[in-house]
Amino acid sequence: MAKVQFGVHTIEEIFSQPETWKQCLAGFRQTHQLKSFGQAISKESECVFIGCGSSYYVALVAASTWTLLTGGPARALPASELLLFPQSFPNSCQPILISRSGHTSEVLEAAKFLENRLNLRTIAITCATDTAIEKLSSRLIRLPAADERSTVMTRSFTSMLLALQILAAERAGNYEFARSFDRLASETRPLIESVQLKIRKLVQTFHIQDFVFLGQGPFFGVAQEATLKVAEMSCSYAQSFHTLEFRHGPKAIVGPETLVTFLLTDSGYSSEVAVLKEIKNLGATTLVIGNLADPVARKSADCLIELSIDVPEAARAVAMAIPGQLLGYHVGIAKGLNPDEPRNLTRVVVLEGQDGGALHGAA
Ligand code: F1P
Repeated sequence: MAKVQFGVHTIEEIFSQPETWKQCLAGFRQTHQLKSFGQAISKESECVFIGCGSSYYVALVAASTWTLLTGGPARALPASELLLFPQSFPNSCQPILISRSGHTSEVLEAAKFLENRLNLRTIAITCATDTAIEKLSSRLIRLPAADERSTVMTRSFTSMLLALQILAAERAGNYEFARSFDRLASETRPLIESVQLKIRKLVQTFHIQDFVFLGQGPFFGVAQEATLKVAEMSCSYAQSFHTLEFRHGPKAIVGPETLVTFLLTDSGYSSEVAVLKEIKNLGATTLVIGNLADPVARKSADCLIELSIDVPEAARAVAMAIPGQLLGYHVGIAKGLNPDEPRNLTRVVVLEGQDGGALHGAA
C-alpha cells in the first residue's frame, strides 16, 4: 500500500498563492466585475461582511479595509450572529456573503434571510462552481483559481480577501491601492521559501506548548486567521488579541513555552514594539512579522520575518497571512499530524434540520 504523504495538498496550496492571486487579478481585469460591483454600492450604505470560520476572518479584514479606504462604515459578522440575533442587524446595508464552498448552512440561511425577509440585494463571493449560494444571492464573485483540495483554507482566504480589498479600492476610487496587488504577488513569490525555512527552524528549536497571535487594524483579522490555522492543522491551543489588549490580562500566560506572534503594523509600530519588548522581557518566545524592523524589534524577536513589500499597509494583510499558515503546517507535521486531514473537521459545515432547529429559523 502506498504511504500517505502528510500535508502535500496544503503545502502546495500555500506556495501557490502568489500565482493564484495573479490569475485572480487577470480575471478581474477581464470582467471589470469588481469595478462595476464596487461603484454600484451606495456611499451611504454600511457594508456588512458575513462568513463562518476563515471566511469570517476574511470578513474582519475586509471590513477594516473598507473603512480605511472609503471612510464609510463597515462591520464583520459570523453568519450565526445574524441568524440568532437578527434584531441587531442593520435594515439598510450592503451585505457581502463570503464562503469558499458556497454551501455552508449558516451562510445560506443568512442569504435567504437577507434576500427574502429584509429584501436586501446580497453580493456573494465563493471559490467553488455550481454552489448553493449563487442561487440565493443577487450578485456573485467567483474565484475558481483559488479553490482548494484541502479542508484548511489558505489560498482561498488570501484570494477572497484580495478581491474584497480591490472592491473597496474601486468604491474609493483608489486605483493605486488596487494596482499594488500585482507588486504584492511578484514580491511575495520569492519570499515564501525563506519564510518556510525560518518557521521550520523556530518549530525545531523551541518547545512551544501554546500560541498567541497579536495584530491591530487590518491585521487583527489576520491574527485570528493564524489562530485558526494553528488550531486546525496542529491541534494546538491558540488565541488572538489586539496587540495592546494583550497587556490587559492575557499576558499572565506568558512563559518560554508560549509563542507570541506580533503582526506589526506601520500605523501603530512604536506602541506595538513597546508591547513586544515588554513581553520578551517577561520570557515569551517571540515571532515578529513586519515590513521593516528597527533594532528594538530585532533584539526582541526569537524569529524575525521582514516582508519588505512595497505596497500600502492594508494590502500587505494578504502576505501577512502566510507565516501563520506555514506555522500551523509545520507544528502539525512536527506533532506527527496530517495537515491535509485535520482532526474532527470537514471541508464544509452542513447542519441538519435548520428549519426551526439548529439555526433558529431567522430565514
Ligand atoms: C469555511 C469553514 C472553514 C473551516 C472548516 C469549515 O466555510 O468554516 O473555515 O476550515 O473546514 O468551513 P466556507 O468558507 O466554505 O463557508
